[in-house]
Amino acid sequence: MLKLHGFAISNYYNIVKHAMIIKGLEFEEVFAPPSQESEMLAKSPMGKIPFLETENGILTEANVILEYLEETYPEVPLYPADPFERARVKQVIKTIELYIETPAHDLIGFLFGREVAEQTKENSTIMLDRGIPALNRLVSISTYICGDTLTAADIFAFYSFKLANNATKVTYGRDVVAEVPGLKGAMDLLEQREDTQKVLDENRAALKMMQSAK
Ligand SMILES: N[C@@H](CCC(=O)N[C@@H](CS)C(=O)NCC(=O)O)C(=O)O
Repeated sequence: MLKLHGFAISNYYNIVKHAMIIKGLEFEEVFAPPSQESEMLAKSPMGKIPFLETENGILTEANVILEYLEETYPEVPLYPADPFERARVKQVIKTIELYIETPAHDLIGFLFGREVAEQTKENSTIMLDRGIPALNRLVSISTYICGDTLTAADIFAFYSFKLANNATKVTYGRDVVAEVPGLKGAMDLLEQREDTQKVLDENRAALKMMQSAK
């Protein structure tokens, strides 16, 4: 059986977990915090979560895992069938990951009670100021992020922007979701789903557990 390693406070973990739930896959969740221990690095080369254990071996990187799942279990599709449209969904995901989630992720030290350096705040602003307009050049959201059906881009955007908005609101009082026309509606639509509520409930429970362990 597929085994998803990591834990539910991670936005990347929740992206993969949510996609697996929507696809109706059977999988086991294995608790694994990020670590630089050799045992972890042997499974996840950067010591990051999530990683997916399959019958053929282990895969890391959320977008790679999503694509593997799509190719292996296409019955409930999360990418368009057309190769160009499929590549566009991947392009949107990559743009969100590199130019929005990553700079916002650098700001989340506050979650762990750490100060964020001024230089980090400046660097993140510079990248977000390029990343958000880049995303707006790529998408024109009416219902879903890419076209008129739910795709992996909706799942990726949902967890990435939840984290990004949390980080940018606390750091700069900036609402990055509002900077992408139609995004709030697409996120609200996803949030109403039962499977989303399950992932979010488990996310809140994991956060609570982590905070009470401090
Ligand atoms: N590019 C990776 C990012 C994964 C990632 O950053 N995971 C975080 C948790 S949300 C992590 O493991 N951080 C620990 C670290 O950076 O060492 C992916 O797509 O899976």
